[in-house]
Amino acid sequence: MKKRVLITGASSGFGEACARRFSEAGDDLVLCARRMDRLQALSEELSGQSEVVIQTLDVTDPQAVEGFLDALPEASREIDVLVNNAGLALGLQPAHEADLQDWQTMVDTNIKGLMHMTRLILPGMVQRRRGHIINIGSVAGSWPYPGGNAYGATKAFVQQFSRGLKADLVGTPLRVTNIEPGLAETEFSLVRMKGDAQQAADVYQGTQPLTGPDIAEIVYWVTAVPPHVNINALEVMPVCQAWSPFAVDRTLGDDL
Ligand code: NDP
Ligand code: 8X3
Repeated sequence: MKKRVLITGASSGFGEACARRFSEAGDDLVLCARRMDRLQALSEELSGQSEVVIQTLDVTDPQAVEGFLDALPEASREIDVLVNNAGLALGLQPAHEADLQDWQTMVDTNIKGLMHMTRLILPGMVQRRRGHIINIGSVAGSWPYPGGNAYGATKAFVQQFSRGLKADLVGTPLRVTNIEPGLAETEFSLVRMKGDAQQAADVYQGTQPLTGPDIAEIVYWVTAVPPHVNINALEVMPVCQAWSPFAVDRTLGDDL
């Protein structure tokens, strides 16, 4: 059955790939992000096979989010699937050197933005007794690594918030899923490295990372399983990635 899918952060990476995947299936799309030129180009590409509505949105702006649905054409306001994908990491400095503003931006986007969108869309889903919230978490929400401090903590929020939503929605036909990707080549590292293309490329050097289409296929699949099946969480890494061993320092000696 055809769905209306709202994707945040549809201007690049996972969001853009999800737009293509749902469009391929013939679903209707509502796409948002801050970069309208990107959304415009995507809409022109996909409009032949899907109904596509685009709207600029900064998910960190509560007032903009509040007015988002009302600004859509009336026929596009009933959302069946919300892909809470907009998000970012900024910096890889250790906590004592990190930029506090970067931490605030990650909290505002990855936590508050996701809450704003959920609170906007969820009541209509509950009322219509139809809907699926798909949050894009991260392996960083479960597994710490140096420099992942605030970013990982925002994704730990996404993990637990997703579980909380699922708990609240028992007794409704709604579904909630947290997708937790590992190393994936998108614009993520370019953003994290503040536009340094060489540093961003180094992240993927010698690896075969996940891609936008890899994650989009999984996002699509969790919506396609029978309606009584809820994929609660799905952690996915490329074959080349695994967890680190515990760090053990052997140099501190008399400092302790
Ligand atoms: P990209 O940088 O390619 O895409 C991020 C998207 O988020 C862009 O479309 C951007 O659009 C949007 N975005 C960022 N801030 C805002 C905002 N304030 N309001 C609205 N949209 C915003 O990275 P990915 O596709 O990789 O990232 C998508 C999600 O996946 C993020 O939540 C990220 O944390 C997560 N993730 C990424 C992994 C990776 O290794 N790539 C692994 C695990 C999780 P615009 O700038 O136009 O607003
Ligand atoms: C992005 C994956 O490992 O860079 O969420 O944190 S990682």
